[in-house]
Amino acid sequence: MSTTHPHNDGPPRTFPHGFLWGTATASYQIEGAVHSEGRGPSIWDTYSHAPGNVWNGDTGDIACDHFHRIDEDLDLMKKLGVGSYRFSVAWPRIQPDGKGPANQPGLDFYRRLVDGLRSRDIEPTLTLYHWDLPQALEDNGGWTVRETAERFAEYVDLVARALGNDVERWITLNEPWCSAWLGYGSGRHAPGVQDIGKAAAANHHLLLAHGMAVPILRSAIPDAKVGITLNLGVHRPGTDHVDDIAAAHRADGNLNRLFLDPVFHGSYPEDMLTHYEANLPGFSVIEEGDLEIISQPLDFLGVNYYFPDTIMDAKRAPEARVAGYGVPIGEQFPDLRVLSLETPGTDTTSMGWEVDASGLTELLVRIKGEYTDLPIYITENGAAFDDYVDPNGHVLDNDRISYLCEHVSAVHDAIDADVNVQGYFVWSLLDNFEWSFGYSRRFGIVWVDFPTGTRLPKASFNWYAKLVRMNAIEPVAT
Ligand code: IFM
Repeated sequence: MSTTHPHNDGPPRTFPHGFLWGTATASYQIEGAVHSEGRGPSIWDTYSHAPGNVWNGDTGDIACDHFHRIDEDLDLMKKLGVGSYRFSVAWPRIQPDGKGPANQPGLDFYRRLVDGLRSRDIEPTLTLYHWDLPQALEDNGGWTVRETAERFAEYVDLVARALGNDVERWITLNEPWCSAWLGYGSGRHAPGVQDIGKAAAANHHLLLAHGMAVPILRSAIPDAKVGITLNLGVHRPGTDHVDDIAAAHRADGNLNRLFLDPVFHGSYPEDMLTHYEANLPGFSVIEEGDLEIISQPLDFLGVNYYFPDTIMDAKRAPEARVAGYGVPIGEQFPDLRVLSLETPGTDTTSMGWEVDASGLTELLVRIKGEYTDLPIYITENGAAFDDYVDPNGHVLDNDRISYLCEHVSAVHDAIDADVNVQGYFVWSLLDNFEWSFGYSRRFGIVWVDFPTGTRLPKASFNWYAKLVRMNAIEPVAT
């Protein structure tokens, strides 16, 4: 991948005054200490310990050992100079079996984190659910049952009352698409269920959980800034064939519209309801009044963006090969008949994800046009590459610098187009447990030596620190 950048010849691009720079992590990916201080098991403990689910049999048992290295990590953030840190609370630390009173040592851990941030002038941005559902709730049906949404609301109340005004921003859910469709559809995430009807039911109950949490946060913390984080994308038809255009629309329906429509328009997209009608329980779990609960006013939208998708109708795969449109890279959900294509000649990250920052600008402009003018925070963006510590003891991750530079620049383009983007969080502060890829994919701007836990800031850390200090993108050296 090249280190050139479209703006590398021009002047620095300055961001609006007060633009929020941050970095992000999630509980199961970094904390470790899975048996400490009364934490109960989560679906990810169970899933990662079952043979064959995660690369190399990796688990989050130790991860980055952040639970014990919290001060060191806070100091790293201070050095980075960020205005905010986005972290998630592990539900099973607060309610080990998903219900009942709070486990005080669990709350104490997050109190320490929040105080540590505030004493370093870093605003806490807290995600209430980043995929570590208490196993006891999964045993009762998990997100496929309505009761889990009700349990979530109780858990949110406990956290809100404990941390209250000291948390600047509250994010109800991280990427509910992954929880629903990877967790219960493809089975590539915990709990590893493969049932499209259950995935659709989970989709609805996750959104319901979000909607139930909002008034609870507002009543516990009257000034709370509340939002939801969605993983959104752009789906470009691989050709102008009518079937490919329709396939791209279905992919968009599944990833984007199934979430944006109910949250901002108070309705599910008709084409998707029809598509999933045949799968039980599917969206038949919707009850009267649910969409009003789901669609209540928010204070911001969190957007996670990584890559765009080039889409073909799966039945045209052989043709795609012959015509050289691209290499089909898998069909996640056979019911959707959607195929992602790897466009020949495009740079990819070590996840196999295409690098194309224009998708981020396109997405942000679309959100403003079709959904909302609320403040948007890019709550995750970043890239995994095959980093290594060189003989001089440095990690020179120029590919990541280039990726970040292009994407931050794409955010600037969106601001120029009048989109209300107010902040950007790099994923991730630390190399960490990348779900079913285990520790084989490194997204951090800080290298973590997993056997010892030693941290080593990469070149991208210094690049990002400078960006934050200047509040401007400087040309990237070629
Ligand atoms: O590591 C994940 C994170 O947990 C959620 N968003 C995408 C990241 C990279 O895959």
